[in-house]
Amino acid sequence: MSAIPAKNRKLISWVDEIVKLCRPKAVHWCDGSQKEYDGLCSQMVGSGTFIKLNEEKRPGCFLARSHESDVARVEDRTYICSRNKEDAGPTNNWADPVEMKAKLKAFFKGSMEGRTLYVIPFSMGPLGSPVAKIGIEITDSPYVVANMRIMTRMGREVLDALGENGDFVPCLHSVGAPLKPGQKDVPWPCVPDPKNKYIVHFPEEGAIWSFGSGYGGNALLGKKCLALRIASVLARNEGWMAEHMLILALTSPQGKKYYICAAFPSACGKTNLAMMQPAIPGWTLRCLGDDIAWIRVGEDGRLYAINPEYGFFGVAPGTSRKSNPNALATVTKNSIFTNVALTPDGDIWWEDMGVPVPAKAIDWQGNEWTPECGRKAAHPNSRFTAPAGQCPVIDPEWENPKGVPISAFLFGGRRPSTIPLANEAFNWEHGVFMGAAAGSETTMAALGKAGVLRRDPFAMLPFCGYHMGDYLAHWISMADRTDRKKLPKVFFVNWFRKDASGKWLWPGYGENSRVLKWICERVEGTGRAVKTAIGNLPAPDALDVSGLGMSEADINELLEVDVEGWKRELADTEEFYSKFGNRFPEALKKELEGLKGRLEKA
Ligand code: O2Y
Ligand code: MN
Repeated sequence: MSAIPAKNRKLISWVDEIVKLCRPKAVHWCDGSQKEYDGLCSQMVGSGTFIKLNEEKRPGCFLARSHESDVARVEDRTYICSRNKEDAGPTNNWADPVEMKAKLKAFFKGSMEGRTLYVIPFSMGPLGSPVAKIGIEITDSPYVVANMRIMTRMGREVLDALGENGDFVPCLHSVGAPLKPGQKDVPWPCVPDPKNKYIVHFPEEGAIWSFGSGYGGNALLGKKCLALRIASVLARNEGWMAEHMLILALTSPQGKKYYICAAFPSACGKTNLAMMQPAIPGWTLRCLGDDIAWIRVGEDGRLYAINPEYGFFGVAPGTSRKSNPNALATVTKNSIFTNVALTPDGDIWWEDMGVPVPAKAIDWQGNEWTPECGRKAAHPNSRFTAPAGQCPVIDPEWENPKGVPISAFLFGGRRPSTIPLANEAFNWEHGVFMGAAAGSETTMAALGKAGVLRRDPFAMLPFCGYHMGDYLAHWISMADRTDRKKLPKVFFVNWFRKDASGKWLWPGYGENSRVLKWICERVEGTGRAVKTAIGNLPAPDALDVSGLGMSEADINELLEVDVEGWKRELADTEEFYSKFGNRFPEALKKELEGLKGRLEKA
């Protein structure tokens, strides 16, 4: 057992309590050093959890293959255990906190036998920033430790910053697979029965308990659990915002920089947009984050955003030279790949990588694979974990402890019909209404059925740690916290519109910069728009489509107001909102009625 490097009383007693409960064979306090990381990686190569990739082709990189039952976040096993059921709201699974704690204690009892318990001190946000929050994850998974070192600022400095009395979010995790004396370990220990996996949040206590899964958002507890579900509660209580948003910076040919935060439901190409190569000449894009933004009112009254994370945990399939060349450049070294295919030369591959398909490979389950075999080589939710600092277009301000001033909020989703390419809100309340009405076709990451419209307000449905009606009210209330003229403009975008034959109407990828350009022009007051029933749409010719060769009919379809489609949209949104009962904010009821009236007249 290594010496205890912490002085924090609450931390020492919590670790002591968990050691007694979980009964690990050893305790290791992580210092976050390269030596420690290298040692853990070698140990995992020895145990079969990691495969070292070809050092010439992918220096410092490893491949992990999960258990086939443990491949994604498990929303149906995710709980918000507030004292009152109503406070979790209708969109979260709820359980009584006392009963859930008792149940989990039984699961965690002896759950780490035969394993090492790791104590991971981590900071979400630049260490020492007034905006940062400290978490301590206890886990029995060295895979989690290695990933947390990439995804968060982790190690000894965090314990120093915590001092004797500092506060932290306790995050307890176990894969739930104790080892009997002499029992051989498996490469990916976990609880295979989905009914015995639990991802549990105690918002009033500010604690997270996760049992049975070693994968992604279920196990790397700084990300969705702390930085969104617990942080959203802290943000509401403290007057700031914890959002499922990328942060990017766009600089015009005149050298003016605009910071934009964008919320899209999972698997709508957030990482691609966050580090996109603009197709329009003269504009440059820089990335500050691809998944989460913490936002506060700054001293000058504007909203400032930081990315609390330190790395990217991106979906591998579909990441290609076309869709995201900067992500491919980011993962050339010091990265962990999970559930992708292994090529004969010790490199990795996944579907739609935009490189020649290998003649043979080993698939994500460790079986021989050929292009003819009819199976996917990489799991659709396979991932790369890579340091954000390695992104070739990382913004120099990305670690600014104060954050960056936001010019615009973007909302979007996969919407094949009705929703236009770009739409600007009339004002803050209308913008909140747009974000609240967001939805998307479901994806694998959420383990839903593909192609079904799922309403996902602010892309926060799986990540809001309290009642979604109160969350919407919190968004509305931001206008009372500052001069509303200083609030960002709000836009709704839809890259995924299709025509009647099912063909994409918009080319997407780097061409999305054309829409971002119009947005910056609107912020500047120069972009032209037409006021319609649903919002301000780009005026004819206001969108720079030069060189795209698009037909006028396609452009018109992308920017039309489909009144009948919008009436159906409104009815569906209204039905969804009815879930929130009396917690649905009056201001949004007014917006709903306003839109209804405008559509009647359109
Ligand atoms: O399936 C998982 O555990 C990962 S989910 C994820 C990972 C990175 C960023 N966003 C998401 C998400 O589901 O929104
Ligand atoms: Mn996400």
